[in-house]
Amino acid sequence: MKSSLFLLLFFFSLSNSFAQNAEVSVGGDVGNPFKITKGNFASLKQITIKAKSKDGKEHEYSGVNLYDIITKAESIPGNILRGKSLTKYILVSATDGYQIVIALPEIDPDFTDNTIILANKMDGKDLPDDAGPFRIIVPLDKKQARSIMRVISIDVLTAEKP
Ligand SMILES: Nc1nc2c(c(=O)[nH]1)N[C@H]1C(S)=C(S)[C@@H](COP(=O)(O)O)O[C@H]1N2
Ligand SMILES: [Mo]
Repeated sequence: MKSSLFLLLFFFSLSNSFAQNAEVSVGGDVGNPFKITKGNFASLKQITIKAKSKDGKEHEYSGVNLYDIITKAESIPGNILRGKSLTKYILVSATDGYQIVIALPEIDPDFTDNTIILANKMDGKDLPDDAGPFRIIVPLDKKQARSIMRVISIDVLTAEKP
């Protein structure tokens, strides 16, 4: 009895520590690969946007502009999207193997006023465990399929003709 209680507590603290240590690797063809953790996420500029979930309800999502993340990773030489850089794209991957692609002009302020964020909060609260700790929000997509949950990596890659 005592040992099973101990085991229960052990697994509880283990799963809890996984949640605390959840991180997102930012990498690919970039000059400055880095890891986003719950700790250093807060030091990046936070913004709040409105977006609808699949059920049509509007929510407020807070987090960091994806453009700031790929800029910090030094993804675009001189931060001017042109020439060869226009073949770069962002591949986002999740714990369940789900993946989505975002093209760089979809987030570059020289090309668009749209904002895509890596969110950690919905309506002022941490995302629930089945969606967080980090989720991409693509507010202007009519379908929510690219609002990928449980993000583990963000890679900036270069598309090549086969
Ligand atoms: N990791 C992961 N994220 C995912 C999915 C998934 O299967 N795995 N499904 C997507 C799809 S198809 C939809 S419609 C939305 C649903 O999320 P919502 O109910 O919060 O709008 O999540 C998206 N994010
Ligand atoms: Mo969906």
